Amino acid sequence: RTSLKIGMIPADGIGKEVLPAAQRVLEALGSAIPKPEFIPLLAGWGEFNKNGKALPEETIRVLKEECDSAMFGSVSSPSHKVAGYSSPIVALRKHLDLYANVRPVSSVPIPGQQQSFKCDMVIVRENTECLYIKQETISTNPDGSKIALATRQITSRASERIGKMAFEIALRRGQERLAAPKGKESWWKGEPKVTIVHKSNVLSVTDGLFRESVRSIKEGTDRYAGIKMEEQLVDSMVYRMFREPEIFDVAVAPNLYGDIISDGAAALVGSLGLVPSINAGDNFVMGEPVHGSAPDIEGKNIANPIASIRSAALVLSSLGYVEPAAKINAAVDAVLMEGTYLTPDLGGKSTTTEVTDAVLKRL
Ligand code: NAD
Ligand code: K
Ligand code: MN
Repeated sequence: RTSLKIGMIPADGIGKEVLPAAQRVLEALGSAIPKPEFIPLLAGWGEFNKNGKALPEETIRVLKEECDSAMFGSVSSPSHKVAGYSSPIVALRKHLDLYANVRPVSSVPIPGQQQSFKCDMVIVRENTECLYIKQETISTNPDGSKIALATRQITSRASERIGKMAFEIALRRGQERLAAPKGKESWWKGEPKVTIVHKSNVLSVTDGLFRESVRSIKEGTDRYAGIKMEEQLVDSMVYRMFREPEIFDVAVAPNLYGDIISDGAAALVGSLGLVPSINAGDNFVMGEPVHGSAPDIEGKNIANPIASIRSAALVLSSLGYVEPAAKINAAVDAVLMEGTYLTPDLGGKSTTTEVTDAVLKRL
């Protein structure tokens, strides 16, 4: 590669403020990566209101035909039904077959934040089905009351491939821990572990299929013999994550549970503004901060850019640029641990721009 074509889709709200931060950091890497070329692309609620399409065909075409990867900001989807509108991020994950949403959640000691625990887990969320297929109907009973129904789709194919992704990540993390240099060892002393999150005590058919499919991945090969497999019902998963987050390594979950537990895990490590993700398929990767468009703070230049910056690092490492990605993460960690430049979500007074400048200075 001589250049890296990255589709940039800021979409709405603070997505427009945090994506430029990621861009500045990527630009600052210089010759460590192929020269990045950023292609601005439209999508979002604002775009829908302007031109009638939340995800223009041109955006999909450019992503498919011209880009090596992409970054997505956040979309302001309304909570009520709007004719003709549907979430562009959900649609993009479908169009590009980005079947996994990989969300590393790890704690860094930040001055002023009380963290009595350590957390270094990866939530692997299935990204294409479950309730997010959005097959909902509403009808009226004879007595005039209403009934709304949603279809929840779980397939063995999607569950197996997300299961495989989870075991591969656990394998890689195990190898990385073994290879960690002295002084940088992980506190994790056990074997690599995959926790299957489900609720098949109640939803024995749908969650039962998810559970069985993920289990079959480990059971079908010796490759994952060194990885422990355990299960946690989703409600007690939330409880245990808050009580003892250090016990988790990789957690794999159907779409909705994965969405919910990762927002919860973000609270553990200090802020939603810290947690990155990638939407990954077999042929494409799109970085995206876990947070939404945060209308309560938009337009003030106080959104935490770190989730977005870390998402760019995740994209780089999944494209094989592991060293430059590690450099970004080290710069981010240094800024957090120093504690001079923190946005208000972490108790600081710095702006988005100041935190980004601080990261750039430490690159
Ligand atoms: P949100 O993630 O936007 O915000 C939740 C809280 O976290 C808010 O108080 C917000 O200020 C704070 N926060 C989030 N990111 C932050 C950051 N980078 N820095 C500092 N504080 C941050 O969730 P919400 O309020 O439930 O949803 C708002 C909108 O975002 C809705 O329209 C929703 O549909 C959308 N949303 C989009 C995505 C996405 O783009 N994938 C994900 C979640 C929500
Ligand atoms: K987002
Ligand atoms: Mn979410």
